[in-house]
Parts: sequence; C-alpha cells; structure tokens
Amino acid sequence: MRTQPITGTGLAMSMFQGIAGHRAAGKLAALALFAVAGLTFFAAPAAAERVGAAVPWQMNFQEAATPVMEQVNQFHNLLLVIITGITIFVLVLMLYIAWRFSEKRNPEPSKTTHNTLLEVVWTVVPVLILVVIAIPSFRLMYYQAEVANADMTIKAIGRQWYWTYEYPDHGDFSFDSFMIDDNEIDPEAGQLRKLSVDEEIVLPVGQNVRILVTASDVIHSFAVPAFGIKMDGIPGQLNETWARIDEPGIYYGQCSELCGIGHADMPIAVRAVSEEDFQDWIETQQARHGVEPAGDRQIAQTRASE
Ligand SMILES: [Cu+2]
Repeated sequence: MRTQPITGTGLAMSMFQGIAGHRAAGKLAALALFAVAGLTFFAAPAAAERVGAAVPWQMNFQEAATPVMEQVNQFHNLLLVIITGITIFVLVLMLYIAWRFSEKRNPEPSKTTHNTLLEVVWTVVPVLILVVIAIPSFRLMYYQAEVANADMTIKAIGRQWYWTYEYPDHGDFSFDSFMIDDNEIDPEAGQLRKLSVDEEIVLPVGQNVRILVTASDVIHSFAVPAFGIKMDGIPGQLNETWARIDEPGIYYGQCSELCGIGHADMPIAVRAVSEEDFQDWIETQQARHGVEPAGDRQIAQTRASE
C-alpha cells in the first residue's frame, strides 16, 4: 500500500471520514460517503468476508461489530466535539489576549485581582462539562461490565505466549491458539501477519457471549478492537466481559498487556458464524476432543443457570 502514489488521497479521505463521525450534514456527508467508499476500496480483501483488523491509513476506530463498540464510538464522538470546542475556545481566547493586552495596546495594565462572577463561572462551567462527560461514561462502563442474559460462555486464558480457550457450556473442551509464523502466512487465504492464528475462537452471531478472562503466568490482556473489548487476564482472578457480534466475519485482536518477549506473538482471532455453522463447529470440536455430545449435559447446565 505504502508504495502506491495514491496513499496521499487515502489520508485526505480518512480525514473526511473522521469528520463524518459527527454526522456533519450536507456536503460533508457526501464527502464522507465518498471517503468510506474510497477506504473500502483500499482495504478491500479478495474475500467478501468482513474482516475486523486495522487498515493502512486508518484514522478512526475499527468499524463496530458489537453494540458495546457502537456505544464506544458514540462516546468518542461526543468527547471529540467537546474537546474540539474547548481547544478552539482557549486558542481564540489566548490569541485575543495576546493581541488586545499587548504592551503596545494596553500600556497601563489593570490592577484588578478578583472578579466573583468570573470565578464562579470558570468553576461551574468546567464542572458542568465534566458532568456531561461523566454520565454517558458511567453508563457505558456499566454496559460493558454487565453481562445481561448470557446465552453462552467462553473462557480465555492468557499464557506466555499463546491463548487457551475453553467452552464450558459445550462439553468443556478446550484448545490452544498460536500465532501463525511470518514465513507460514498465506495471504491468498486472507491470513494476516501477526494476527492470524492456527485455532480461531468460533462464536455465533447475535448471541450474548460471556467472556471470562484470566491468565496462568503473568498479566495478559484480551483485546478485540471491533468488539470494544480490552480486559486484563490476571493469574488467580477471573474477569468477565461480553460481546454480541452483529455480523459474520473474522475479527482480530492482540494481547494488550506487555507480558514478555512473545507479547507480540499472541494474537486473538474470532470467527463469527451463523447459528447453524456454530453448531456444526461445536460437533466437530466435541468429536475431536472426545467430549460427549451436547445432549443432556448442556440442557442440565442451561436449566441450572436459569
Ligand atoms: Cu500476553
């Protein structure tokens, strides 16, 4: 990508896409559409499958694949408006002060030291701004933390330097997931360097999946940007988060807590599939791991949890 002369345009387009995040009307929206089309063109892999990974010249977050990430995006856009407003206000104020009260224009400086109204305003207004930020921030935090009506559970265990995944609701089978080495990456098959793994997590779309995260040696972090998830895996502690994936596709993440020399070599790959495909995959895995099929056991577990 980087060697193509068109990348400059790519940057400009990404910028327009950034502006589009705030639902700017009219012209900008048209530009944004153009930009999105452009970005998609640059990033388009051979397969039609949705890929949750970073793309060259990306300016924003990855496209949201879960309701949590959608809300993260909305909160991010709100913050961007607020900080842009504050920055412009302060900049204008500073420029005005530098111009209006320079030695030349204001040779006799005022001796005023207090102004009650002004002091009340510059205390109250920032407090109000913080309240405006805090309310959606807490709402989002609780939304991320609370696993309401989980349909199924998986457990991710960080290890130096790979992940182990367990499927406790489906016969409690587990498998290890290792990064595919650089020299074994097959770009034709859509594999991505430093992101693709030998054993992907497979999850059904449209279901609330509780994700338990822990570690067996040092602290790791289970992070998938398109899901809005970044959860520390701490030895001896069980953290939980959740995801409901909107669309089938492959979504990538990486360990996001510096965990040793192989920190960059323990990516996360989640393949989201339809309900039927998920059941097929579960059966294959159960046969492979010699687990009794999801019959009475699963029903019993489901009942116990209700
Ligand atoms: Cu790690």
